[in-house]
Amino acid sequence: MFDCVALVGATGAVGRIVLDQLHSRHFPMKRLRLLASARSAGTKVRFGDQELTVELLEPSAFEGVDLVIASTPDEVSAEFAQWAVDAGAVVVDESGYWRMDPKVPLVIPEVNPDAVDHHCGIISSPNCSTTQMVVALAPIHKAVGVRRVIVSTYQATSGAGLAGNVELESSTRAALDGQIHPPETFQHPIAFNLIPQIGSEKHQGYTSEEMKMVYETRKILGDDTIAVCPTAVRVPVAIGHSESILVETRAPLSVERARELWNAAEGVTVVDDLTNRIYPMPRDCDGRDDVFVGRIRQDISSENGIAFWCVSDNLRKGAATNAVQIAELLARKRAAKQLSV
Ligand code: 11C
Repeated sequence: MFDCVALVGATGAVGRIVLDQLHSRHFPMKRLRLLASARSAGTKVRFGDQELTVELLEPSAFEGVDLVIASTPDEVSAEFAQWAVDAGAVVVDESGYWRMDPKVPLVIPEVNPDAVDHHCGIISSPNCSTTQMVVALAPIHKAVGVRRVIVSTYQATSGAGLAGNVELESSTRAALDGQIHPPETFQHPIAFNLIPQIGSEKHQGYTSEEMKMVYETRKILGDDTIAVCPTAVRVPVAIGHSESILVETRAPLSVERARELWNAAEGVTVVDDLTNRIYPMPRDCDGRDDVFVGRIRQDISSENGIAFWCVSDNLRKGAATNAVQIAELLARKRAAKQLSV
């Protein structure tokens, strides 16, 4: 049980879901406080039958807080996380800022739960497109070893926050009226379009979003030899990232065995019956916490390859759910420690 939990970024697209999950999953805490920038401070937010007022995010705000869950832009996290740690809190951070810091564990509870044992006050939750891919890859990696991954993403506009979905709507309305809505959040109009750029140019023609998939996958699976070739694409879908993945394994893996591994894996649901037109699609995964896998087939172009399609709600398992699951893991470890004293 935590005495006081602070949620930073409660009014954002992910923060709202964290709030909902803390309530619906009966998170073990005595008190919840909401913190945000001056723009949102003072806003009233419902939490179950309580009405909470968003307080200003400032160094003194963390006094008495023992756990922080944060969904903020990188630059905000870079500043406030240390304030929270200095006040004695543990921070579960969803931003990209701390993820590759060697002192910061990058955690997916179904995949590397023990990594939370070695933190210096900050625990990171991975990027949404990495999380769903790694949840699907982890049982395969454990069974036969992953050598190489070729992945193309089809990422929802909500990956860019509430502004992304506002732009999807205004861009679509404008396009239906024969107009072009000038893009602000995305690089180009998103309506009836695909944009093969998420993030900025980062490394040898790969974007920052793509390189997150490379580095974070290796860190979470604890294997720097895994080769990842990603292409990240923004699509006009509001919620739910989809990924076409080809995984090359170290030892042979049949489709049947892959299906067995995924059926047994925590957090994975297999939806795979092409004959009956059954496969995961974003609209069916919206609001669900699992990672959905389908279109499972042998790679017909090389040895030891499995191709599949993977969909997950980017705001849930890709962000809010994973962060809340990390917090639940910390709560269980804390309870076990208290019992053993
Ligand atoms: C997107 N994956 O869909 C990005 C958003 O590192 O947490 C998540 C950015 C991050 O635009």
